[in-house]
Amino acid sequence: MATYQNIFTQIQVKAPPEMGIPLPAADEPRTNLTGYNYWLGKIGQAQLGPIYLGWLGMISLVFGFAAFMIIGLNFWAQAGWSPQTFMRELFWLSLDPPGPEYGFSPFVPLNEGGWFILTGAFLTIAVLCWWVRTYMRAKSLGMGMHIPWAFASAIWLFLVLGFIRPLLLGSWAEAVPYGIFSHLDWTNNFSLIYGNLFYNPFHALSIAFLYGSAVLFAMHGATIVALGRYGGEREIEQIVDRGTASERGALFWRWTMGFNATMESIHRWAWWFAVLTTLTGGIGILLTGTVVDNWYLWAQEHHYAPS
Ligand code: 07D
Repeated sequence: MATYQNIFTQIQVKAPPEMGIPLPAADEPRTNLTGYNYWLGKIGQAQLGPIYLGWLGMISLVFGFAAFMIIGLNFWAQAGWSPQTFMRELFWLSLDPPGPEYGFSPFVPLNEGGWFILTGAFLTIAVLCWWVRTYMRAKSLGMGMHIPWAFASAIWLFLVLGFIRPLLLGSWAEAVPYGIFSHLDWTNNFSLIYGNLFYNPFHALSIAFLYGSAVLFAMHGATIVALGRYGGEREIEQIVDRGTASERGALFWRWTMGFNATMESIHRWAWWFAVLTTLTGGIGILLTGTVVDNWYLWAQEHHYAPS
């Protein structure tokens, strides 16, 4: 039966493309372009398309591409327009925010941080349009809002790092630069300047949720694949009608650690852990330099680090 598929028993059916449910009349039409790719079928669905692009998708891609090009062209200019230097120095090239002398002014000469502000504005438009797109597509398909709200949590951290915190401190210079090594250096310096970020409890929480997400996903993914021979990956059926697969999965965890999530609750666990990674992360960054200047001293004051 073609419906029984898991990672070990992939069946790639070549049939007329599945075009999805009809859209509400108010929606823009979908493109009808579809295709098949055998190798994509190995890791997911072999059918490509149809894609719903719509105005939000278009605007998002155009602004995202513009941001990407501004960063790339700035890098290239820094490399003296030499392709060889560009490739050799790529990891060191960086589009930096304006210096502290410009405060949070939107009017900064292009080569002194203006390009950085423009990139940030374009990237933010792209990310926010993509967010609205996830919201609209989920609504249109009659889904819950779990994907848009989880994405919003990531956007919260993105905006805190690049916009909200610099705004509160009145300086673009606080923002993260666009560059491979430069953003790593920024992260390290941020931790050093504010007295070791490990002592920021929200950074600690964020790490706990990040690691927790990885562990939960590994546990859940492994359980489902291990139950593949009993149809464990047909999760929705298992949630409403527990069969031999979900029984075994639940028993395995109860036997090994005394407790089991249910076929339904494991997805809520995973959702909350992933969402809380960036939610607590954003709180931690927002407090740094605004409310707390030195996390080590703060931890000592609160008897969290030894005096
Ligand atoms: C960044 C935001 C969402 C992104 C979005 C995407 C595009 C792409 C591209 C145009 C990921 C928008 C972008 C569409 C456009 C183009 C080209 C999500 C993000 C919407 N830390 N640390 C965290 C650990 C240390 C530091 C989080 C571990 C040191 C700083 C996480 C360790 C120092 C910040 C985490 C460790 C330090 C963090 C990130 C160990 C110095 C943050 C969570 C074991 C190195 C961030 C509160 C995440 C944060 C953060 C883990 C150590 C500094 C949990 C495991 C002590 C400054 N650290 N860290 O999901 O939230 O990010 O902190 O040592 O800002 Mg840390």
